[in-house]
Amino acid sequence: MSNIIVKVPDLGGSENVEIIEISVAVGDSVDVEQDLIVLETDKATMEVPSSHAGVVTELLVKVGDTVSEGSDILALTSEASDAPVSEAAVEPVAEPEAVVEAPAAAPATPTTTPAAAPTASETIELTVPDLGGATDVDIIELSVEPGASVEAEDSLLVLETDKASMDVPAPQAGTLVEFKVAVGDKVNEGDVYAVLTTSNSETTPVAAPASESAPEPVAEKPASASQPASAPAPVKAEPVAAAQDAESKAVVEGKGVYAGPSSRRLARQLGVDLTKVKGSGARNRITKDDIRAYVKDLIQKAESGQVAVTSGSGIPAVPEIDFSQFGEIDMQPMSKIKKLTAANMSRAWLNVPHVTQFDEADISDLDAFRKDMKAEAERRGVKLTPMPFLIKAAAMALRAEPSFNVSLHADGEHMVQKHYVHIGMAVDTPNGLVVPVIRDADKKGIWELAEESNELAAKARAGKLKPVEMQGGCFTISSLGAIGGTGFTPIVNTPEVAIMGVSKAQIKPIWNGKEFEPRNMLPLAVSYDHRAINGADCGRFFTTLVAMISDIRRLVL
Ligand code: CAO
Repeated sequence: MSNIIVKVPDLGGSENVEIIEISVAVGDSVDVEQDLIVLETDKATMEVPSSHAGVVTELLVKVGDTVSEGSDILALTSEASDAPVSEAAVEPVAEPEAVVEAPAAAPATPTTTPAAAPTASETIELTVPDLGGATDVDIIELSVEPGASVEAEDSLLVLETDKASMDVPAPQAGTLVEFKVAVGDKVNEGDVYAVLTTSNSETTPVAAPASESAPEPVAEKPASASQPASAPAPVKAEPVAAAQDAESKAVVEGKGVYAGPSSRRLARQLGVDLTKVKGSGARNRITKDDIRAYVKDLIQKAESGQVAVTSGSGIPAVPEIDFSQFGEIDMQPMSKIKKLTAANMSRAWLNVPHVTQFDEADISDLDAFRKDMKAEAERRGVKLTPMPFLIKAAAMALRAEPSFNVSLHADGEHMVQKHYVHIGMAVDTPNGLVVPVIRDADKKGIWELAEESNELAAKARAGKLKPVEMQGGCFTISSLGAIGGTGFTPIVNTPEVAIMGVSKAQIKPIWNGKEFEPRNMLPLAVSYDHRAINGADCGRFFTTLVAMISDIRRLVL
């Protein structure tokens, strides 16, 4: 049994490199070559493997620390008989192969890249720059589309060795005409990978191969922190697996994500689209554990029936259509609210099994009372519409029927029963639909509710609602009563489980047992989430609500 301090090996000249991830914890058993920490320079991430097998007894660094060759990483207790016993004897068994950093566009083949700032646009072939000796390096990402305008230093390709991923930046600004390579290809220094039409500008290439930065093999520039001294170990060529296409797709879909090479490799192996994985590492970097957790969660959801994985349940994509072929059109940008509403509606429509139930409330007495109150409303400076009565009635009905005042918990195992009653009110604004929330509506009187709904509607139309004023609703009322229509089926404002749609009241002949009587009837619809609410629950809730609106004396009970 020996105690070993594992140290940072040769970083190819890079110094003070930041630790962005610690992959082991005290008490973990680690094997030789197992990743211990992840380091990151401006352009590359690199994993530092363990030089020895053993049990971690102490971590000597933390995320955010900077390290150089020889810095202590952690202490191990090793049982191996040949394990070095002193710190000095500890030599890294595996130098990080990640020390290659994509050179800042210093091209390896000067003939293919202009040597000076262009004065007119020209079409040039871009070649893979000095890879610090690495050969047959995988292309894991094409970062722009052909036809795109790029700035000097914009990443065009991402290459990956066993231990590092590296960006290949554009040597100068221009338009990317085409790629000569595809994801999955292997490239070497000097290979032509794209064609670029340079901008007709004075843009200076990032690293014009002039005297001060002539392209040199990385190994010959030991002093530069960004161009490490040592040539990296040869990159292991990965076998071209049968699943290459699927893997490549996952990588292409992982464009723009922040993940190290081993995480990307794991994602490719599992077919995980990295754009869907939330990173928990420093600066939201996606770690291997994040990918494992994502896959575990998907499996659990699939097994519990929350995610359909069998065929037949996919939603066919809506084809993109060029409408200009049918007549004149123009493109209008969607407001932020409209985009949010679109996303929320799709989410609710696709997730919530909706049922809509209809009824009519006799608001003849409510309307007569409202008119009687008109003078007082004017004195108070409040507009007294049916809305505050509907809010109050909905709040009281939620109290009477708590099965409506719930949300489904994300774990699929629980319902969240709410003991507060906050009512949302859909407001049509020039920018789109918003839903301010009236808090504790069950505890407020009609005047208070009228004032608050007037104020919130005015604020909504002026675009002055604060986010907190649109949160926490238990149930929403969407009224098209002032506009018209005899009925509509509103979409549940998830995570709420029910919503009421109000249409325009009209006088109808109602049979009173002896004769038809003209009564002012208000058409109402309640849509509910059938996962949370049963038809009988809705029947009770709706009957209570309609009774309260039809006889507003009940609202004070
Ligand atoms: N039937 C008949 N008349 C009605 C009515 C109804 N159901 N509801 C309201 N009215 C009357 C009001 O009484 C008022 O007339 P008076 O001034 O004579 O009293 C008039 O219509 C205008 O009312 P209003 O619209 O100004 O006020 P409101 O309190 O009824 O509604 C608000 C406020 C914010 C809900 C409404 O302005 C609004 O934005 N509605 C649109 C909501 C929407 O777009 N929903 C669809 C979402 S998709 O699910």
